[in-house]
Amino acid sequence: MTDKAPIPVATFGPLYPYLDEALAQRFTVHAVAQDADLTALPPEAREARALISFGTVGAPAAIMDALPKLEMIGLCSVGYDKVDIDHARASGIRVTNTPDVLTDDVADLAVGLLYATARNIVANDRMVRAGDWARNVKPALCGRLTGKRIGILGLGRIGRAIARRLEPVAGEILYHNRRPAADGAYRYVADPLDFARQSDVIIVATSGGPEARKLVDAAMLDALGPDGVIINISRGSVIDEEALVAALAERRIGGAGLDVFANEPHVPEALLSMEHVVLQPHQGSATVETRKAMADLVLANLDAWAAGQPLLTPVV
Ligand code: 8YV
Repeated sequence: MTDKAPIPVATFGPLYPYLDEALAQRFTVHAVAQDADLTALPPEAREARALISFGTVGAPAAIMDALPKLEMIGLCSVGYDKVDIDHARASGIRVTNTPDVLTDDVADLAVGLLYATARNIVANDRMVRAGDWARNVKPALCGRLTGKRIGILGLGRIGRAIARRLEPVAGEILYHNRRPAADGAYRYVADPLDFARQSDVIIVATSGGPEARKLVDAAMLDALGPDGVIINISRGSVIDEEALVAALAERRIGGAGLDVFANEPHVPEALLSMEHVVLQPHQGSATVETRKAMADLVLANLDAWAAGQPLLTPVV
């Protein structure tokens, strides 16, 4: 495309080159830094009618207010917990996200983290590299995964993709949602503590946001127990992080595989030296194919909006 549509669009925080380039081909783009003074944006930026942002940056009310002509927010993530949805709705601003295209990759990472954590893969890798194996140090045995009760916290699109992957190895798959799923798939446990008690592994796959904040608390971790493993590919805010660090430090739970944290990119110092913890820098959707598919979905939503057509994946 050579002729630029005259529509001004703002980007918020760093995106990545493929999306930046595709946006620049279609629109007049003004980049707003994540730490910009939103009360003093240049006049060109204040012209923006659409805003593009990543899930980790989102769109607080302040940026919506700073862009008086804003009509739509194209979010390059499925999670929209960092977007002030009520404010968008009240301001008549449409919001789109990128569901489905990332489901398989996030599920793959959850399963990978589960194996890495339950089978001590990362700790054992470290001991081999350190030369300990060659010095005849014996790695500790771990518990087996096959036959274990896998508890999915949040049986949505991603939770189901994880469950499908683990069906061949799980003794049982159970789940906790606010309400049971209509199709009766897997065993529903209504009470979160019962759910944790009956699970050997909990995989947190619920969406973030205020309702799920600290859903996993100290009591739930204690109910999971000293042999239990917790995996989180959802949002750090869903687990009470202080309670998690304490439970791991005191070995009240067996291990954790974490892709997300309460205050990214900062990870609690105490976790860094724990051998029974596997840490990832928020990589659930981070494959070349999926990041491109997410960007393409953002662009398709923007094109639909610019053409006055129905949005493909609207949140608001
Ligand atoms: C992204 C995500 O890595 O889609 C989500 O909700 O958490 C991830 O896909 C992140 O939000 C950057 O957009």
